[in-house]
Amino acid sequence: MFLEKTEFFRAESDAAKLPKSICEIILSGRSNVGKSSVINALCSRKNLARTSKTPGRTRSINVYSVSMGRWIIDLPGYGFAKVSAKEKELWRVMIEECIARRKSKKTVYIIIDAFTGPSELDFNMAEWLNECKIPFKIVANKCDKLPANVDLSELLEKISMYFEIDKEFVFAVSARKKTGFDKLKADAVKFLKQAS
Ligand SMILES: Nc1nc2c(ncn2[C@@H]2O[C@H](COP(=O)(O)OP(=O)(O)O)[C@@H](O)[C@H]2O)c(=O)[nH]1
Ligand SMILES: [Mg+2]
Repeated sequence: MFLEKTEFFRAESDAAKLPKSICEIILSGRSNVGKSSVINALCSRKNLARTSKTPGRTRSINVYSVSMGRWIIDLPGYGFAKVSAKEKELWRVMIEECIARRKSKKTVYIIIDAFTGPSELDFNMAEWLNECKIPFKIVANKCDKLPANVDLSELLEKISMYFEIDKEFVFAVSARKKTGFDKLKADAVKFLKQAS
């Protein structure tokens, strides 16, 4: 029992107002890719994070506390078409404030759609994280949508090549079917349990 004890901590639209944490896993990805569903599956909880069929719902940073100062952060999704230039700019500032300016130890999970594959926006995010020297891993969600003949190992290999990261930093999961979470949970627990 560790991730299972995760509780909702707060929703914040201004990352500068967030208190200090010890370490945090930040989930980022396109709107509707299943970030909230991944949080629920990761913590073996049904309704910890609110999921939605309509993209673009989450407009705030949702913080979940696994234990004191050890957080999982659900960022608003990117790539939602019906968003004004002003909103996009607000999103960028929010993300920068949350990821680049806060000093806590952090790692980012970029959630991508295993079926449609990574998008340009996912690559942009990865590139920016590289520039900021913030480590990231890739979580390919919705694997249940893949045809049965897809070789998962090959898919992971391809994704690791696209993002130029080691294969061990790529995870294939289905938040819907709750598959592939053993490895991801182990990774999250290892990161969050590190000494401060
Ligand atoms: N097929 C499939 N659908 C999923 C999976 N994970 C999430 N979804 C669906 O994708 C939609 C968006 O999920 P949500 O977690 O709210 O995405 P978010 O906007 O990234 O937080 C919902 O309709 C979910 O039921 C998955 O692993 N497989
Ligand atoms: Mg969400």
